[in-house]
Amino acid sequence: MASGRKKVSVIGAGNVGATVAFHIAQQGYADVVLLDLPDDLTLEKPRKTGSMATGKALDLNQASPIVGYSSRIKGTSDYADMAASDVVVITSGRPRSPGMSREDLLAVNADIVASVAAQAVRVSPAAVYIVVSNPLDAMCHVALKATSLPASRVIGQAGVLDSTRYRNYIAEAVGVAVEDIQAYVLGGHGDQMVPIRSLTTIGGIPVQQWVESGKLTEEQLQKIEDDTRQGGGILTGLIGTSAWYAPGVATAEMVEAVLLDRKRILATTILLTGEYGVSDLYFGVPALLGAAGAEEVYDLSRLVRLTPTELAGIEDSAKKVRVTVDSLRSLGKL
Ligand code: NAI
Ligand code: 2OP
Repeated sequence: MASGRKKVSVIGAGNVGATVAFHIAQQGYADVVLLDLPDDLTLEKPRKTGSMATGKALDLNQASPIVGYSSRIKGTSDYADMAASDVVVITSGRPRSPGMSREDLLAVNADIVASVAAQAVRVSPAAVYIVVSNPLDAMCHVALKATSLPASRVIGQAGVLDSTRYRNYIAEAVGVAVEDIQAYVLGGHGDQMVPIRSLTTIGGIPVQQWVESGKLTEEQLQKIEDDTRQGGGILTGLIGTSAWYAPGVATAEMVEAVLLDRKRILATTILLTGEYGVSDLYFGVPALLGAAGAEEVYDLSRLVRLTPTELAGIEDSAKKVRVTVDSLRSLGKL
C-alpha cells in the first residue's frame, strides 16, 4: 500500500470504524488501515473464511471505481500494518444495547482500549489519537495512560456528533438549511452534555431572537435540547445498537482537521488543566485542531458571557464525568 498519501488507522472495523474509513477514503487524501480482531464475533458463522476487517476493506476498495477514490483500504489484525500512521482512531469496544448507558460499558471497554492503544503506540508513536469508544471521556483517560503521549495528541470525539444532532433538530424545526445553524454542545458525552444556547445562531442570528420573534417556541427549543442530550439513547432504542453514520462522519471531520492541519475550531474532548475551573479531566470544549492535535483550548467561561444555566450545566456535567473516571480508578484501570 505504498503511496504518497497520508495514513489513517482505524481500530475496530465495526459500524463506526467502517464508516470513518469509508468517509476518509472518499476524500482521497489518505490510505486507511482497518484493524480488528482476527476472530471477531462473526467467526461462529459456518461459512466464514477470514477476518471481518479484511472483508470490509475489500468491500470498501470495490466501491472505489464507482465512487471514484484512489485511497486504498487495508484490513488487518496485525499492528505492524498500521506502523507510522498520521492519525489513529480508536473505535474498538462494545456498543450500547437498548436500555444501556454509556457508563455500563466502562470495565469491558477500558480493557479493550488500554490494550489496543498500547499496541498502536508502539508502531505509531508520532500519531494523533482520536478516541471514539464509550464511555468516551473515561476512555480518553485510558488511552492517555496506555500511550503515555502528550495529552494534546490524545483527544476524543463527542462534541462534533452532539453538536450536529442539535444543529439538525434546530434546522428541521425552523425549516432552515442545516449548514446555516452554528452551535456547540459541550461537556461530557453523556445525558448531561450542555447545548450552549447563547452561542447558537441561525444564519448568524442568535437562536434566542428566533424564540422572541415566535419563529421557534421556547417549548420546541427545550425539547430539541432534551432530544440532543438523549440523542445516543434515542437512536439505540430505534436501531438496537448505537448509531454510526453521524458518529462516523463526525470522527472523520476531526481526522481531516488534523491530517490537513486545517486549524478547525471543533468541540473536542480534551484534558482540561484549569479551564472552566476543571483540572485533570477529559471534557468536551472548543479546541483548535491541527497537525499537532489539540493546539489551543478556548475557555468560553472567560471569553464570552455564558448564562448561569450553561455554567451550572458545565459544572454538573464535569461532576458526572469525574464520577465515571473515579470508578475507573477504583476498578484499578487507571
Ligand atoms: P461495533 O460492535 O460495530 O464495532 C466494534 C468493533 O470493535 C468490533 O468489530 C469488534 O470486533 C472490535 N473490537 C473489540 N475488541 C477489539 C480489540 N481488542 N481489538 C480490535 N478490535 C476490537 O461497535 P460500533 O457501533 O462501531 O461502536 C464502537 C464504539 O464506539 C462503542 O464503544 C460505541 O459505544 C462507541 N461510540 C461512540 C460514539 C461517540 O460519539 N464517541 C458514537 C457512537 C459509538
Ligand atoms: C452515541 O451518542 C452511543 O455515543 C453513542 O450515539
